[in-house]
Amino acid sequence: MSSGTADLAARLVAGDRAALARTLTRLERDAAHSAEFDRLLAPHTGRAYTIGITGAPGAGKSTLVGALLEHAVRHDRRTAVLALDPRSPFTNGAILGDRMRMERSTADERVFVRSMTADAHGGGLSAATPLAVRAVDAAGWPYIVIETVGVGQSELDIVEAAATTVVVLNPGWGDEVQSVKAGLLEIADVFVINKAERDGTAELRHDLERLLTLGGPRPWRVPIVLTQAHEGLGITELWEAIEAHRAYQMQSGELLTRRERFYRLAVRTLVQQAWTTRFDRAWQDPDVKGAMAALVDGQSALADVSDVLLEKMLSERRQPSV
Ligand SMILES: Nc1nc2c(ncn2[C@@H]2O[C@H](COP(=O)(O)OP(=O)(O)OP(=O)(O)O)[C@@H](O)[C@H]2O)c(=O)[nH]1
Ligand SMILES: [Mg+2]
Repeated sequence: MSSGTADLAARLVAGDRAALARTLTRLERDAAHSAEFDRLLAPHTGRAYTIGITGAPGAGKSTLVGALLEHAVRHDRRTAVLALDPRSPFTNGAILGDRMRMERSTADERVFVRSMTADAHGGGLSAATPLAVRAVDAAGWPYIVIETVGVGQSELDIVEAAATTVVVLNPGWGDEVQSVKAGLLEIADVFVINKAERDGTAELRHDLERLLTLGGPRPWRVPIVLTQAHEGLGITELWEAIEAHRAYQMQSGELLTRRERFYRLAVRTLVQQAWTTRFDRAWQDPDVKGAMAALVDGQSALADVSDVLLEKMLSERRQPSV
């Protein structure tokens, strides 16, 4: 381990914002070689409360997060935001605008905002995200908001692994409740109907309430909060709903289950990443090439090639981490 790594970790744990920012950049670029760093941070993790926010593109997630931050500043609630964007930085002009908007709100010491984008050369956003959450946690932020657009399984996984999952919907979209049925209903701990000044808010609320009672009574009654994020309306109620869910989880012991879900996801993404790397390396092996040639010639079964591959992948020594 380089002394630079130990020094960076020490500064991060001491609350140095620049050290946290640098760490997140490193993770974005190369999550695969961060084991040593993560080990240094480990004793300082496990204290933050994570809040996942998801919803369709344009639902108002970023505006809502901005309003949550303003509220947090007014109430001295130190809050960090990780905005995950699975889209490439090169194809998405919105990123630049988002970053600039974010920089303005990070002028206050009580908030920290960072947007993260998948890097084609790194392990991808899904591998970096759990490590990033741990880094922000170790840096001493008591609240971590994870914002992500509600498309893609790895993005959904991470909001679902948050302690409180907030799903943002808008009124007036005919198929809104359909999309809720298709997966978001199960993961929501809190529903937000944003743009609630619009027609269709009462109908959407009614539909959601009906959906929520379908499976019979549940220990946690999922609240439906109406917001107008661009006006800062409903934000106090949203923080209250999040705190109520937190209190419920502490008292029921569910918080531990959530933590385990987070760790499971974090380990799973590392395994998947390592496995993909090994697959790509094993693919270049002469034995595998030979087995492939036999397959193409119609002389062996698919499983024969996969057996050779698996053996190469399993016998590979663990790559040293830096
Ligand atoms: N009318 C109305 N507009 C809103 C409200 N909240 C946000 N908006 C607007 O909706 C648009 C999209 O808001 P964003 O916060 O960028 O939405 P997002 O969900 O983060 O979008 P993506 O990051 O692209 O997925 C912006 O023009 C906001 O100003 C609201 O309560 N009412
Ligand atoms: Mg956004």
